[in-house]
Amino acid sequence: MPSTSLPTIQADDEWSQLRAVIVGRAANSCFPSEPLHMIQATMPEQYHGHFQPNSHFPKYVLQKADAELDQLANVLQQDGIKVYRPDDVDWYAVGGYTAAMPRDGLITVGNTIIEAPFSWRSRKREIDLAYSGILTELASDGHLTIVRAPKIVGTDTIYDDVGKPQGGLVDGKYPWAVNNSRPAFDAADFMRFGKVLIGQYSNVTNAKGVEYLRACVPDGYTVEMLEVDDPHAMHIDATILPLKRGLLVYNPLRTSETALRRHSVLHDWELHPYPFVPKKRDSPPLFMTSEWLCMNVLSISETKVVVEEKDVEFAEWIRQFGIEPILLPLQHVHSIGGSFHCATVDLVRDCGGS
Ligand code: DAV
Repeated sequence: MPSTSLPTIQADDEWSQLRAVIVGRAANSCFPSEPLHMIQATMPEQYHGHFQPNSHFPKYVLQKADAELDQLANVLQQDGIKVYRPDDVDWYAVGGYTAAMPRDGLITVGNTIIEAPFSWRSRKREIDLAYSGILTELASDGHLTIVRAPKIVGTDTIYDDVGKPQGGLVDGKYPWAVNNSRPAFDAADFMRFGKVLIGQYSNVTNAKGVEYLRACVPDGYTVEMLEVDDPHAMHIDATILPLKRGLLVYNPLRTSETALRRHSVLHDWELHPYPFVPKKRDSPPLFMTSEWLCMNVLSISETKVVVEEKDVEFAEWIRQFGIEPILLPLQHVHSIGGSFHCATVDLVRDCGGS
């Protein structure tokens, strides 16, 4: 019976021993089609032309990406971690994007799984279509709360009047690509530090979205917003990386020790700027992200972290903190939007005494 074999859903941080996880699927992924101003705000310039309705990623990229995700799932399973996989979806048929980036759409906070109220129209049905099977199975755990995203009745207003002076300025310094007319966030704009979540405003996360998340987290949890200097901001998981309790790595081009120290949960942490600029790779193309994906790792525990096998510089650098990098291939998944952190959702971690 699933209810007896399942560990109870509970995850409060990014680093404690992982017990259960969702690993995404790449098959049939399509370039997301969004208004040009959103693509311009968030996607690398040389690939803007790909983000059209019904535009497929190259077949070889998707085939190899699925082989990489299957290998990741196998390695995690062999390590005793329970792995869930999304359903197959024909994203072309539904005008959607992918099931390879579950971190954007779901976040586990304590005993609650929260579905993101996506900004992107191409992602609104993503959780329903690809993850309903997993959520139904998990719901047999009587201790778990699942908060599904609110349904928009009528026309979505999130892109109305963006670009007009008052339109996009929702919070932070930049005229973001969405307005603040309804709650919107991507779950990957937040990281968990015990009872505190630290997030960022971005081109997909607005002020109402943050208020909505605050209302969804279980009692005793709070959401704080980090000052991030990045006009292209979309997802915080290549900007900060808590590797273990008390030790965080950050991207010094986007945030600073001063900004991080404002969060009392980090006041006694070691904060390390990543000292190298990651190298750009053209093949397979990074259609959707920056080269800072080297920081987008999945922690199995405070001493074991999954790192992309070509990111040797990063892998070697984290050894000084007593962390063993597990090197696995994921470059074709990078090509469609993210690395190990993006491609997974942790459901159960042994988070004692956060
Ligand atoms: O390019 O820094 C990486 C995370 C994508 N989900 C970037 C964003």
